[in-house]
Amino acid sequence: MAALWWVMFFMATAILLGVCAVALYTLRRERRGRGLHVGRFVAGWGVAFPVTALAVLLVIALRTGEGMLPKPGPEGALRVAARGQQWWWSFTQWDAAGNPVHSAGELHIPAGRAVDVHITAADVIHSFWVPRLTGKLDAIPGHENVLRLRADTPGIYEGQCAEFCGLQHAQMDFRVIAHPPEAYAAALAALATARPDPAHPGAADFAANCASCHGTDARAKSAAPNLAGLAQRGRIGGGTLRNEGQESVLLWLRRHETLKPGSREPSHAALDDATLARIAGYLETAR
Ligand code: HEC
Ligand SMILES: [Cu+2]
Repeated sequence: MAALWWVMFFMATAILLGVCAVALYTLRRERRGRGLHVGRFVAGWGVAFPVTALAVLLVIALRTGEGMLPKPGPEGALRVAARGQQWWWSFTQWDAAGNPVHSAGELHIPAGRAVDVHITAADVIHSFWVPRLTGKLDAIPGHENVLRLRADTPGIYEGQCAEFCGLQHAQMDFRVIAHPPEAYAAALAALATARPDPAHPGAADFAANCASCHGTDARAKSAAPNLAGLAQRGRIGGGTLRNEGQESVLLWLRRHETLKPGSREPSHAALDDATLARIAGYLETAR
C-alpha cells in the first residue's frame, strides 16, 4: 500500500510540474511574439494525451479492482441469494446436496470463504449493505446484481438497507452470521430442519391465521418471512425488536402497527390474547 502511495505521489507531482512547465513555455513564446500552433496543441495535449493516459489508467484500474475482490480459492465462491422487499430481506442458499434453505433477516455463511451474493428485489429498489464486509450494491426488481464478500473471522456482521425504499426503510436491517468453516454445514442443516412442533396447540391457530403468508419449513419458499428459524433469530421485524423469545413475538403480534407502522403484517386485533400466546408458543418450539 505504501508503495502505491508513493507512485501516486510522484505521478501527481510529475503532472503538476509538467503543467507548470507548459504554462511557462507558453508565456515565454507569447512574449517573444511566437504564439503556439493552436490546432496542433489542442490535438496533441487536449485530445491524444488525455485519451492515452485515461486508457492506460482504465486498464490499471480494472485490474486493480479485480485484484481487490476476495479470491474464490480452490473450492470456488459460495453462491447465496438475497432478496429485498418492503421491509425485510429473504435469503436462499443451497446445502451440499443442492437443496434450498430459505430464511429471513439472517444470512449464514462460512468465515474465510468468498461468498457471491446474488441480489434482487421484489418491489422497489433496495440496497444490500454490510459495512464491515464490503461496499453496498443495489437490489433491483427483475435484475440480479452479484456482490462478492468474505468474512475473515466468525461473528455477526450487521447489515442495513442502504437505499431509501419507503416508510420503514430504517427498519430493514439484517445480519450476516459467519460460522467457523467446519461448523457451517451443521448450522445450515439446523436451519433447514428447524420446525415448530405440529402437535403444539398453537399449530391450528397458526394454520388458520398466518400460514397463508408465512411458511414454517425452510425447504419451501414463503411469501412473508419464513418463520422456521424464528426462534433462533436475534431480532424481529428487520431490527424492530430484539428477539428474547415468546414475549418478543407476542409484542410484535400485538404492537407491530405502532412499532413498525405501514409494514405488510396485517393487524391481529381480531385474535384474542390466548390465541396469540398459543401461536407465539408454537413458533417458539422450532429448534
Ligand atoms: C398478509 C400476509 C401475512 C399474514 C396473514 C401474517 N403475516 Fe406476519 N409478516 C408478514 C410480512 C410481510 C412481514 C414482514 C414485515 C416487516 O418486517 O416489514 C411479517 C412479519 C412477521 C414476523 C417477524 C418475522 C421476522 O423474521 O422478523 C412475525 C414473527 C410474524 N410476521 C408472525 C405472524 C403471525 C404469528 C401471523 C398470524 C397470527 C402472521 N404473521 C400473519 C405478512 C403476514
Ligand atoms: Cu429497503
